[in-house]
Amino acid sequence: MLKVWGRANSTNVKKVLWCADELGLDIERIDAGGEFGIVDDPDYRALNPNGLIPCLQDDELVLWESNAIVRYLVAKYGEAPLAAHDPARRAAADKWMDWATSTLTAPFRDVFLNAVRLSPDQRDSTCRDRGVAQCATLLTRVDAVLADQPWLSGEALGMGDIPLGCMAYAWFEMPIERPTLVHLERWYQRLTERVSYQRQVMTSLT
Ligand SMILES: N[C@@H](CCC(=O)N[C@@H](CS)C(=O)NCC(=O)O)C(=O)O
Repeated sequence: MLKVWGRANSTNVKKVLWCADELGLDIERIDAGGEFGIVDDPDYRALNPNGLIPCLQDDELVLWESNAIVRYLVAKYGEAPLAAHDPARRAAADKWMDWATSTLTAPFRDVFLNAVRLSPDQRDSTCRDRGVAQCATLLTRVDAVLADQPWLSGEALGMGDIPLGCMAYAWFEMPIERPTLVHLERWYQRLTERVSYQRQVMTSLT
């Protein structure tokens, strides 16, 4: 049976849970990280030497890095449109997955930590506001793309929507000032209508 290690309120764990749910896969989730600890235990470090979540086990395979896990699940268990066999469609999905991690994650993290995760006395409002401004600039680029297509992956939901989709829930739930981005908001609305997104992503942030 598929097993994933990681607390359910982690954005990176949500990517895996949502992807598995979209694929109709049964997955056993084991709490780890944050208040649950475990990630520094030698047994866990033998699975993921980074001491981070998520980590997937599928029989003999042990895999860490949330985007790699999503790619693996889709490649092994997925069908179109989630699995894109056409190289150009696949590359378009990869592009958004990589962009979310390489470009959006750092400012998003500044906002999330200082608006949600840290205790109020630890929060840095300057860091949060700078992060909000940077995210707003980056999400304006996403909004422009979504003016011409319903999903980041094209005409149907695909892997490319998964990382940003998980971040979008937090973005729209956090007590921050957001710019009005109508196409992004419509895309998010479409996400919230999906049962698997409701089940796996629209859950506690803390
Ligand atoms: N690039 C990694 C990042 C993993 C990561 O930073 N995970 C966070 C949770 S979102 C973590 O393990 N934090 C430590 C903890 O929860 O104890 C991935 O995408 O899987």
